[in-house]
Amino acid sequence: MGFFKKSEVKKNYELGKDLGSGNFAVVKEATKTKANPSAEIPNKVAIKVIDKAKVEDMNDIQREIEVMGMLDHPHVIKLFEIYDEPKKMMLVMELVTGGELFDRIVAKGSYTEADAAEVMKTLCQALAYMHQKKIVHRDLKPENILYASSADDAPIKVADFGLARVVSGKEMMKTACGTPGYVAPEVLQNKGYDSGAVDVWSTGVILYIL
Ligand code: PIT
Repeated sequence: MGFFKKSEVKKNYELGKDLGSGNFAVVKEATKTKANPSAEIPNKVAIKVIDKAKVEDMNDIQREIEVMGMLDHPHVIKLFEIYDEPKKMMLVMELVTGGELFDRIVAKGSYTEADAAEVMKTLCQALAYMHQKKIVHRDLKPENILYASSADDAPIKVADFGLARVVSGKEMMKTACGTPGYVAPEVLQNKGYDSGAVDVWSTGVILYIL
């Protein structure tokens, strides 16, 4: 994959403050240094630093990279490049600074119908794009929807493709996954489910919350 680099991430980026963290990864703000020749990458990025020792199955990371690498949309966090170091895998991604939809809902209490409609329209556009590429996210929730900036009318971007899959044709999915509260009932029933529909269910829950 043209996207993989063996060199150290520190040769091309200066790592800054933490933006968030999960079980086996931290997302940090980073700035491109002069050494980096790639002109398409903006000066400021977000880098997901994955601790290989803490990942149970590196295939999961491989899949996340595969999915993100297929996506190029104004409302989906973009993946620019990857650094595969002995102990860490670094995903260089688009930087957004507006925080999670989750925190804005908490701060506002509730959205006006017009604001909720704007979020929904954008989310549906991103979802239609992903589904057309046969990608299902499987963990849509306000924590995984980020605002581009702190502006009131900033656009949203879909993030976290850790559970996402590329699906081939009409086959059913079987793995029960996602986040309680946002998971479609057919996923919980464990009899197999139509892949795309589960994202639509989660989107409906998000609309209800807004
Ligand atoms: C940012 C700012 C921020 C978090 C992120 C990006 C994280 C994005 C992300 C995380 C994933 C993934 C895709 C995107 O698969 O506060 O610019 O685990």
